[in-house]
Amino acid sequence: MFCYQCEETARGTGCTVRGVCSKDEVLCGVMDVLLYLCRGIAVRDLAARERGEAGSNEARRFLADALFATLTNVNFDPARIRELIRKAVAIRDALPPAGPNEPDAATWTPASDAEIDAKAKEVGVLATENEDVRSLREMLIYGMKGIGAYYHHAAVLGYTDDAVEAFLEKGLASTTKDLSVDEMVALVLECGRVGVATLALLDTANTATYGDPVITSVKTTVGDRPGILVTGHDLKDLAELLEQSKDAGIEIYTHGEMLPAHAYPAFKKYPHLVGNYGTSWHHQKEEFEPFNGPVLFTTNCIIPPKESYIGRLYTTGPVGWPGVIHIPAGPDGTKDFSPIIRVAQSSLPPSPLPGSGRDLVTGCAHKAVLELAGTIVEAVKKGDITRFVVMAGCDGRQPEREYYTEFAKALPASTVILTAGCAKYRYNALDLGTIGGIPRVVDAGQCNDCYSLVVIAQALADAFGVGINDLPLSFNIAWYEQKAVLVLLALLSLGVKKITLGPKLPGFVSPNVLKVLVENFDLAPNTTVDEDMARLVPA
Ligand code: SF4
Ligand code: SF3
Repeated sequence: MFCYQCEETARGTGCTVRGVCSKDEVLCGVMDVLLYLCRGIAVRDLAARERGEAGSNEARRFLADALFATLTNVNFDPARIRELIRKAVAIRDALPPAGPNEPDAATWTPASDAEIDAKAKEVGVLATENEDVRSLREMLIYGMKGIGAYYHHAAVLGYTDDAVEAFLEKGLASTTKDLSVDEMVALVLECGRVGVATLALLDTANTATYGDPVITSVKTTVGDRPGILVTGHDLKDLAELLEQSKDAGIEIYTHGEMLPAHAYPAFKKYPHLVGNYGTSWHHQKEEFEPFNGPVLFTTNCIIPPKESYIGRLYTTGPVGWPGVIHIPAGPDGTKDFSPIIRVAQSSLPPSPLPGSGRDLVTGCAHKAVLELAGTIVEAVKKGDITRFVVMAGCDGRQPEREYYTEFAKALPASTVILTAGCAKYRYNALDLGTIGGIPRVVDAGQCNDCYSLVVIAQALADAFGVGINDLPLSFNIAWYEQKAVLVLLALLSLGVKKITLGPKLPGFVSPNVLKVLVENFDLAPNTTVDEDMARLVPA
């Protein structure tokens, strides 16, 4: 196997025996084959549309969901990926051939699981021999995985965009062709632009459906009733669970990336949504055991469950773990969460987690923050706020992530951290105080709510009559999986320069591609707290 799509890739270069995430050779192989077939689907559907035929919307939607299924820590169940492979073949074969010289991805048909496993050895990441071509192709594919994920969440709420779907098709089809470096770089930047559109689409979907988030203090204490813990990013799943459980005598807690849900007006009307339990994804083992009740995974990140709680885990949507009960969507798209609710009713209440108890502030999305724009601009003019530091992105399990806690603590008291994503758990429980009523940790929400940070930055730039790069604004971004790759590409496509990225640069960025990123965007790896502080927060 070979996989280097996430920040924790072995030795910083690639997982070759077993993933640090626990993905094994079989799973890696079926994911590679699924992506291979997606290229075939893209080639055929694109050709049909170029001939002026209607094309298949089902095929395009499938591409987004299949990309999402292969994102880090989403689906560890090879049986589910094999099902997607069978579906991919059926979707592709329902499309007319692209012409006389179709690539193998558009024609190869597996007759058995053994043939799929054999094919996996030919079609993985290393099938692209040239290191720079591989680097640019994979960067595009990882950015598209991020698009696929965010698009999925928007689409389940009824928000779709033909241009996003068309780009996924074009991008996948492009990886079957020999393109020039310039053409590949252009596609990567286009991926960032489409990423901005996708993030905006999801923002519209979430806020139109559940209201604009309001700044909210979330409890981290526990009550004496049993509960369900909901983790991941999918707000629709939470909405349905809240409605179905409202008279069940249980309480609902959020975990990880679900914390910002507390800020949406539609969820505030459920008094049994009581608080947040735990922190970011990699603490599942310590946090799920004492929760005592069932845990619902609506998306990533799932990590290998312990025997002590695997029996009360449930997955839904694109998430999967072998042996864990999966709640599917019914024909009308709704889900029946009654099995989880019943299990919760006979569970013990959660035990308090050591070190918890401090309220967490979230919901600082663009509307809520822009209502404070006058106060913020005034605070900047008076020198009470000297700099904003974007510290959004992902958390991760490696000890060097402590850097982000130390960096947050070392920031001058006149700085404001703008954050989104699970990276915030490195510093959102610190007592960093407020500046004139503005929290020093402005948590816009989930990783997709980096979009809010862009809107806020643009509004500040407009207020001061300067460009984003001229604001007292620095970027110290933490990445782990491919949604963060998309967010990075989105920022680059907006012309944001001087981004510091850590805790390691991506293993999939070849030295030559890194040179392009450094020369054009001034991208730099993070170093030490002191060195980065001097560069990002000049005195
Ligand atoms: Fe390794 Fe990350 Fe790929 Fe898992 S997702 S196999 S940890 S590079
Ligand atoms: Fe976190 Fe997995 Fe990326 Fe949505 S939950 S930010 S890592």
